[in-house]
Amino acid sequence: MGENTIVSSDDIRSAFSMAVSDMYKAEVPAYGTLMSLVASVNRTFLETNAEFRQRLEKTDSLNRLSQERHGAIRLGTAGELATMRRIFAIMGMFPVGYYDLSEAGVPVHSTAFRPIGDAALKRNPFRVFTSLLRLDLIADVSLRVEAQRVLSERQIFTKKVLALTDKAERGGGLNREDAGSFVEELLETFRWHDKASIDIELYHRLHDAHRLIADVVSFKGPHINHLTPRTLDIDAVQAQMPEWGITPKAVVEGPPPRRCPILLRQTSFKALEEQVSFRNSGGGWSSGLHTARFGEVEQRGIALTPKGRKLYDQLLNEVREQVLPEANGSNSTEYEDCLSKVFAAFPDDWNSIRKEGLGYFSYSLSSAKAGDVSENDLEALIETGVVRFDPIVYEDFLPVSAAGIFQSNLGDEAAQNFTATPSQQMFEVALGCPVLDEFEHYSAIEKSSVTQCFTSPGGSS
Ligand code: OOG
Ligand code: NI
Repeated sequence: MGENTIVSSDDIRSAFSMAVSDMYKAEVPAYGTLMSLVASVNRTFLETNAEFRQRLEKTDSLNRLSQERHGAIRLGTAGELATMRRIFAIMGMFPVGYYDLSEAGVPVHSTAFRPIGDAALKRNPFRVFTSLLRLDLIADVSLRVEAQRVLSERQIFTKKVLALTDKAERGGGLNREDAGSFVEELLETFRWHDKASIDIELYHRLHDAHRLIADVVSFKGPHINHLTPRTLDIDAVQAQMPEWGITPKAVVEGPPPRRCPILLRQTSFKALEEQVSFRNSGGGWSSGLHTARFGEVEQRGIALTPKGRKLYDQLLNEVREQVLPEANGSNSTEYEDCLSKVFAAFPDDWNSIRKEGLGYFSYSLSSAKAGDVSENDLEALIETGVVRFDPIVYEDFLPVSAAGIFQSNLGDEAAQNFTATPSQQMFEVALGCPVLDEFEHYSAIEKSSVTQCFTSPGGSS
């Protein structure tokens, strides 16, 4: 490869995902422990579930498993979000979905930057849940103005990463050397800074308004606040965490354990209390504590259709009306029992989920087509085993779960009421483009898989 050959965005994303994981492992050793625990649980799961292993192999998804993770950052200004969008685009990551967290008492709204094509996802599905602080939700006007001033004075990107971003946009990508520096320089934005850019009085005022506001405004950059490997058995991870010396949050967020996993289940270990220093007005530093960074695990299941998602939301609401999990774990068993009981109403075999139009599937030919068949014969071909169907993995996030993760790591006293004010339009103006609609996207993947089954290799159908 010549020195000016453009490196693929997939390669840059993979390199960055690896680099950020190594950095975080060094910064937060418990994350390294969690990675080892997940690797051990996944190994055991694959050894004892031959059928599942085969499915992953058949759909070419086994390789992505060990590399898979997501992270999260919280940004302070519209300008930061717009620049972050350009940077993620260079790594083949695009904004999918809009999450309003104000509803859950967290003053941010968010999107997930992630790869969207099948090949890109298989190569490396690294995603970053990216939130934008909503200063409009701070009631105290003078505090709001002060927070705005602090944020407007910071530059979270290095000059070099900004120059390389311009260069990539102009030249349609980066060569190997530039791609290497791009990854190095971008790490600076995601790195932890133990020196706050404000004094302790302002920190306390921000913290009293909401702990998350202090986390976003006080530092030089939007330090990555967690990284999340993917496991095949989240209940095993949750159960084994204490043996590995880490403390899990009280309950697993999302649906209950099922034969056919749907959407996303997540759990995390509690954020660490870390030593930081604050600027003294007279010069010098004084020390204090800040709690922000944690580790998480996730288990991904099938992407649901709007109909399936509606059923999921309805059942989850029903559960939460009966019992809300306490942060101290005192009613975890009651919550889990209720979750399993209520979710019995959600079909738990792939063919029912498919036939009832609750989930998205990818269709493929498992043997040669018998003669001249058309899409109208799909059901018959499934029955005779000519066409196979595999669940499409949910690649996105869940607002109620995200709120649960936020809360358990903000200190459980941080729950607060903000008026629910979703503002996708405001978010998209800040971002500089619309976010992709996740349902349309999964539906298009499903449709194209069907079309492929009925298209002869020559191209005509
Ligand atoms: C993001 C929390 C949301 C998830 O996995 O749902 C999230 C944050 O704490 O900044 O990462
Ligand atoms: Ni997360």
